[in-house]
Amino acid sequence: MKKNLNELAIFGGPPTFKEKLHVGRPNIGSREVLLQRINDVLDRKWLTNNGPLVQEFEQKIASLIGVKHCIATCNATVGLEIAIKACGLKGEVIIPSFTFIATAHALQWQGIEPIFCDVDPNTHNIDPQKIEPLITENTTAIMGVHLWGRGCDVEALEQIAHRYNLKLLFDAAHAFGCSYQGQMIGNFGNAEVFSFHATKFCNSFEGGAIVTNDSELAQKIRLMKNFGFSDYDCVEDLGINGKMNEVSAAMGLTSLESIDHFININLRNYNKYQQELSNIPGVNLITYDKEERCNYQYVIVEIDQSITEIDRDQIYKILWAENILARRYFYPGCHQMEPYRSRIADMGLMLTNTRHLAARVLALPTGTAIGKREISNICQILRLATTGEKITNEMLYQNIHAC
Ligand code: T4K
Repeated sequence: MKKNLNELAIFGGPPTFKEKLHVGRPNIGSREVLLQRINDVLDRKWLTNNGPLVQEFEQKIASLIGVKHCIATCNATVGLEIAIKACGLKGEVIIPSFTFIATAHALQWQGIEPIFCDVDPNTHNIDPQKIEPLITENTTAIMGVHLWGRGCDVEALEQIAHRYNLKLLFDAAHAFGCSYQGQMIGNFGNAEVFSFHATKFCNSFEGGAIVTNDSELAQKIRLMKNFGFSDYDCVEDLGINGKMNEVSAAMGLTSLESIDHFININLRNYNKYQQELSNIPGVNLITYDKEERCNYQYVIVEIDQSITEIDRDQIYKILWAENILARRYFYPGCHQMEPYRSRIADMGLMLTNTRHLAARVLALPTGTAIGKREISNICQILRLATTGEKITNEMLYQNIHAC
């Protein structure tokens, strides 16, 4: 039976949730510890420029990841830009289109052309088999993205990079605290970049970090993120202001102290979604390899319209009508956004998997802001929206509006 949208927005009643349930609601660690740290910053009167909290944050990340060097940055986008510059990339760099726009912009911002590659429909990550035909004499690197924290096919990418003498970078914005084949993400390629944006499970308000095992590259990156200064009055290279400040580091350190708690909450939420969604045909939750470490920050479902009858966008509208602010990450794919769309008009035809995924995927709320009861209700709305199941008004009242 085909359903009518109006009928499904919980029959035109008030939204199910009084408060909006956002994707990306920040996790906040101990307020007391954070405020104490910020007080100390104010007392020290050392607010930025490689302060003690930034140094501590860098050391703690390096030791958690088991990587030689960590350079904190003001955000991951600038981190990517610095890593790209420090690696000497130019010309063309191959990246997936199914990612946040920052991956592409970090290249284009410095006049490097992102060459969009299709993704594997199962992993959502760049498909190594599609890379070689895109390599030209202008290609200088491949930049993989560990989307949703699931590691790219690192070996395959390393082999291609090695064969064509290309640099290999990873946008690891989603993958802090995640492993790939037993090794922590952050140890691969020439360098990797994490994000500590407010919406990440471990956050520093805004922030990022470049990690690498290459000491020479690390030294270059340290100079570049501080205008190229090697000492007072001595600039050795072109640089920018990519520094993290002390208040961000205070938040980052406080978040770091709670990451096991945040991951446990995310895992609890993920398991609850898995249980509830298992009997909703056509709403398919992506899976994570249980052998790997994972932050479970992204609860991603693929809507199979051949089963649900209504499409992802209709489901999205229904959820929003109920105050569940799901997100269509990453619709419509970078190649369909400016300045890339006008330049490569027929690209959509080639990136079949990206196009299909961008039309099917929905990110659902998780993190410390929501619990099992909210998840049950979100799933009940999904069930109502996508199946022919009969739910009486009385059931709705008792089960949904009880939250
Ligand atoms: N590479 C990848 C693969 C990335 O996903 C990202 C960022 C980057 C690189 C760049 O990293 P950064 O330079 O940002 O460190 C959000 C984040 O702003 C962005 O960091 C993140 N990826 C992306 C996936 O999500 P938007 O455009 O969706 O942001 P916005 O303002 O719509 O907020 C997202 C949700 O979070 C909303 O539901 C509201 C909620 N939210 C947000 C903030 C900032 C809150 O509840 N509280 C808050 O303080 O990009």
